[in-house]
Amino acid sequence: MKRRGFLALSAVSALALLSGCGGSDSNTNGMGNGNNGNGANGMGGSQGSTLPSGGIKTKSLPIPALLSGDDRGGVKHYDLSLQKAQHDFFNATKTDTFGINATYLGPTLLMQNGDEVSVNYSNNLGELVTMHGHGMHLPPSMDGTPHQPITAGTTWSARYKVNQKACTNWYHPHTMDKTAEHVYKGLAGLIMIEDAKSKGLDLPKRYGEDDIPLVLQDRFFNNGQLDYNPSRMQVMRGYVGDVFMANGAIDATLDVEAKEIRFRILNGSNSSIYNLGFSDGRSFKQIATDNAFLEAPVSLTRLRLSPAERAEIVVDLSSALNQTIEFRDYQHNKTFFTINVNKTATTTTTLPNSLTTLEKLDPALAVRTRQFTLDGSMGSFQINGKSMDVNRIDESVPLGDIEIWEVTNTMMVDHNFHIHATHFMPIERNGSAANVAANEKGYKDVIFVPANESVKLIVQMKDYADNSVPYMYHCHFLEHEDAGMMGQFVVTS
Ligand SMILES: [Cu+2]
Repeated sequence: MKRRGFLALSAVSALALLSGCGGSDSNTNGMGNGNNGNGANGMGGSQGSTLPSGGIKTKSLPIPALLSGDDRGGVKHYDLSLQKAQHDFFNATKTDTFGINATYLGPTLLMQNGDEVSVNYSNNLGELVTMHGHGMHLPPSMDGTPHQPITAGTTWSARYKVNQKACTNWYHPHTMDKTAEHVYKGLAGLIMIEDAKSKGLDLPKRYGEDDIPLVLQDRFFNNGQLDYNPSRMQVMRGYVGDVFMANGAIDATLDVEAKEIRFRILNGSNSSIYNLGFSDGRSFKQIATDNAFLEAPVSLTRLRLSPAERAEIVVDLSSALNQTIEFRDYQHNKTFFTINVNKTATTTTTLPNSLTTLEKLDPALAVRTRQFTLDGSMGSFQINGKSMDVNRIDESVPLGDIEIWEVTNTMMVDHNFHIHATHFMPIERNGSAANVAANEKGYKDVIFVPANESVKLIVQMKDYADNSVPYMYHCHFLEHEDAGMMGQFVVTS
């Protein structure tokens, strides 16, 4: 999608759009989970998936390979090949994709806080890409933005010391104007950071057994091929596919023991807001936000995640032996996968009441407030009236200063806001601290900013001052980001 390739919506047409055109909510015929394609999403662009006649390939939920790093002289190396591939979403039709050491998505990188690491991205895609460590606290030269291009046939290494609390981060393309398309084709993977404190907690930790990584996405398919063709309306409102998938599998099943199960959830979609929960309505505990554990578990029955947000949850299935439960998105009435609780527990865990201690910055100590207005006008998406320009530095942020960043969405469509290189905490929504939900009172790097709403974040840039190489802030609805809703900041010494 070229930045100049679409027009702004008038208020009237945006209202019409929001009042019922588009979306896949009504696509509930056919298979029980609605993943049958042929759903109307309307308003031009992809008109609903057409799936190949051979049907969806039946799978157990794929668990991405776990890479702990290959120790070479005291540095843990993670060798990643970005490659063209063909993935088996379907029985009789191979889908052209991009994958990372795999045919779709990539391995999970397990890192220990304090480790020296080198994430080595070899670009075998035949086109330029950049690869960003989302949520990673690292120097701007290692951030993997458009300032660190990986040309076709070359390898670029993100070399740094892991320097943050235990959390679930991820890596994905950050290619100028092409992030959305690159992610859509399959480039993304999780990063799990552990620290001394997380290892001591009585949490499910058996990767793929009771500690389950989840990359949640939705896609359109055209005769079994990925269909990335958003209309202007879909760019505006969100490119929400009608086929939902977890870890690159449609309608997968997950066999688990009757015990506490931990899910590390990434909303890996381009621009979909998910409202997640279990089909029997059971409650669960959120234990972590984007960049750290919550101080204490928060009980929920629904979990809203906007694109790029992560959450870790623990659900107690110890009394659910022989039950079948769907893990669903209630925003679009779709099932991501089905859980079969069909094994007796071989271990037990008991969720602690206290998970971590978070540093809470005092707003009274903030030395300035920066305003970020998310807006759109003729032909582009903008922040503070400016579309992304890779040659322009928008903000200079002094190292160590405590600041308030106030993000205001003036549009009639939802956005979110991501800051590279650091975590922040939301302190107000729409002018009130009481509007910040309990499960948002943690370390975040993406914050949902619904239409016509605002949020205040408390931010402090620590470490890694560099007066020339910038970091990014942007909307993480990838179609909006690619259309210009992004800016650059340097951390100054
Ligand atoms: Cu946006």
